[in-house]
Amino acid sequence: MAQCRICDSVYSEFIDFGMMPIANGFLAPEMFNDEFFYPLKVGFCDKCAMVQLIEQPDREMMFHDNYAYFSSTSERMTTHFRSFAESVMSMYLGMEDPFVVELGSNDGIMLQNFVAAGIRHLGIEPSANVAQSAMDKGIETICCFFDQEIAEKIFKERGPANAIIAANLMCHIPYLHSVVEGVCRLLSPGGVMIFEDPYLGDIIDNTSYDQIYDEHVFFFSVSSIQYLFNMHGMEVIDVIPQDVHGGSMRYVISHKGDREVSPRVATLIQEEQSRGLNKRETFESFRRKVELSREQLLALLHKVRKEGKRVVGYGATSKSTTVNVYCGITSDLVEFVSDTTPTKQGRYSPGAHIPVRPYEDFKERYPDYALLFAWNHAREIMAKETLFREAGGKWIVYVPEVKVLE
Ligand code: DWN
Ligand code: SAH
Repeated sequence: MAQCRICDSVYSEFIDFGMMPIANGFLAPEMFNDEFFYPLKVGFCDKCAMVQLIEQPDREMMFHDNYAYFSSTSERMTTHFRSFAESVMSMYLGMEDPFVVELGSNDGIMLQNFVAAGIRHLGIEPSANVAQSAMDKGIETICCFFDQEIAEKIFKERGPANAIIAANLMCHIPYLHSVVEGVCRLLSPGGVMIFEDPYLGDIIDNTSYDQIYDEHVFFFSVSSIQYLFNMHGMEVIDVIPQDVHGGSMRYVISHKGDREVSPRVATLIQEEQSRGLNKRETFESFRRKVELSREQLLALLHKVRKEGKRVVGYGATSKSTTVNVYCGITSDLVEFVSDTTPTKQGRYSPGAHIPVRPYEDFKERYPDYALLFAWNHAREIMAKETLFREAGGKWIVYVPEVKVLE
């Protein structure tokens, strides 16, 4: 049993993945012996509908000066954030000298668009190396964790923000009440907070259990987000599904009564109830599907390895840490993982200790099978890997189901 981080009710777990390492903690061999592990378990709160990790490692263990994820590694995401920024500018920043704040701005993939448009901006990013990469692009960034105290400081020094934006950030923060209080203080009257995160409905529908790892402490639905913001005098005024990271939801929030509420909000909350996102049975059934997915993936990998085929992983994602460790996949099954991020190359994957190698190693000698760990970027990757297919290579995917793409 645990206490809900949002409404304080007591809730219990529905899935236990066992002991897990830091998902983005890529290792040098001399670090193997001291690797940190914690129990990865997820629960559902009946009262406020929030799905959440029972336990999360300390934030400094995940976000520091050597954070492995650089957002700009995907062209598709670069395009996505350009259009996100353009819609914020055209819909909400028409006033004189607008001010936009981004939480979790990483290497500046989103804010670079506001810089190009000459808009007053500020990024808040605690991981110093990615924050530095943004600053190198001329993006104003403060290297710290956003919370109520930082919000107060920004407000005093720079005045209110007309828009506060975030992507794949809110679901990372256990102390959301402090964050929402901070947003409430920093946001100007009539201002909006716009953020997106992986959507619980898509995770359940696609059995994408690899979205569950240390950094993702929450799995949001419109219902749980509405509950959270209502506690702070704010409300959800619009919700817009996004076709990124395997299915995300964009939430538009304002101070209560400031703006018209789209009928889409009530429609989606209704839909969530009819698909059972407020019921424990839904999560019990998800657990059974996860167990089946593990059996099927292991059976497939063992089969092709027995046939003497080479399997290489594509994309050393944070998500793949859950898959590798939960399924017990090691370098006997997956020879190495190819990744374009220089800081991950030459290191070993967390827990499973599979070597991570540069993309060139994949291209130089195509394997028989590529296990698509970066399945959320499938469209972008498949489009550029036509030669792999032409050379007889096949993709193994496991979301939404385990299969070989013939
Ligand atoms: O929420 C989060 C999301 C936004 O990003 C963070 N907690 C951490 C991170 O999650 P992830 O590591 O699962 O993200 P991606 O975007 O699925 O990671 C893709 C990985 O694959 C990167 O390491 C880059 C690599 N990659 C590649 O080698 N070739 C990516 C593409 C598109 C490629 O063509
Ligand atoms: N927005 C980017 C990055 C997502 S990864 C994208 O969508 O690609 C999550 C980011 O949030 C990391 O860069 C991490 O350092 C940052 N982060 C974690 N906790 C934070 C907090 N309390 N305040 C601001 N940023 C935070």
